[in-house]
Amino acid sequence: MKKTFLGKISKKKADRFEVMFEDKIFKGRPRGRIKLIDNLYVGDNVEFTIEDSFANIEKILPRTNSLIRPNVSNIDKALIVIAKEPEPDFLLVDKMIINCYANGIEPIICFNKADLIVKEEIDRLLLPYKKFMKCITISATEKDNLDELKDVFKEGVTCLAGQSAVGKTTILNSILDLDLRTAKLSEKISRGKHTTRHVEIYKVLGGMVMDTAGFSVLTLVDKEPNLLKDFYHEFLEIQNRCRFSSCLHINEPDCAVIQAYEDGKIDSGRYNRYLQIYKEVKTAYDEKFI
Ligand SMILES: Nc1nc2c(ncn2[C@@H]2O[C@H](COP(=O)(O)OP(=O)(O)OP(=O)(O)O)[C@@H](O)[C@H]2O)c(=O)[nH]1
Ligand SMILES: [Mg+2]
Ligand SMILES: [Zn+2]
Repeated sequence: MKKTFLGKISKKKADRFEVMFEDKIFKGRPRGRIKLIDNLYVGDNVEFTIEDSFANIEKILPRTNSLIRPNVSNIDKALIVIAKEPEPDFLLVDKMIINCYANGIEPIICFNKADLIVKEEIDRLLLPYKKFMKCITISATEKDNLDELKDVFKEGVTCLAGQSAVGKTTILNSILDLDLRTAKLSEKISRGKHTTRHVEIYKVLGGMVMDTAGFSVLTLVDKEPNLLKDFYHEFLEIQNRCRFSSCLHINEPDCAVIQAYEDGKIDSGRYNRYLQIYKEVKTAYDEKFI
């Protein structure tokens, strides 16, 4: 009987992957019952044996949570990175926040490239989010305000998420003094591809951080449309005043959330995107269960 070790999938790229065990990294090969590399997510805790200095995966331990696009698992926090350029896509941000809350992940917004924009403008954009979640403003290239971010990275597993070119890899480079590949927005556009093309975990200040490839669309799969409202934390304290306890805050009479929106107490952007996301998710849901 071979000795079994408990490790973590730390990198996956095409048909290769790596397993992290204490301070060592083993190249892996899938084997036995877990043949398909598709089944492995970065972040998976695995039992493995060692053969010819390769790690053979024997078993994937149950995941506390997982996300698709990127395929990652066992996440504690997601750092949703936005920046002055590319222009923030708040529909994408709101969907990511829903995905986080639905999977027991703490979402945190990181506004990067603060050197390119006046502070008042950042404050205005983040105002609706600051009410219910942590928001951190930094400049990765100027190494400005990185301490608050370091505090986030110190504990647990944090996944970097956000559009291509917002500076996810640059953040890691700044904090870890690494030299990972980054590229200008214009280069990314002209070359038509993302710079980071795989997911990898880095040990940072006692915690772990996953760098991922940026993406520009997110479909919320298999979400129950009627549950979406529960992932809007700014609705929570208001919605017990709605006439119906099942109120979706769309067109019901005596809805406290709609009233708060009309009074300017709930951000109109957030509310209108809620309506849009609800519609999108409901259409997909209805098609599936017809
Ligand atoms: N002015 C300024 N530019 C920055 C800052 N952070 C990153 N950049 C630049 O933004 C560009 C994109 O950075 P990347 O780190 O490659 O972005 P990414 O999010 O990892 O992109 P993908 O890997 O394609 O998902 C690079 O040219 C960086 O130098 C910042 O704080 N200020
Ligand atoms: Mg990158
Ligand atoms: Zn309501």
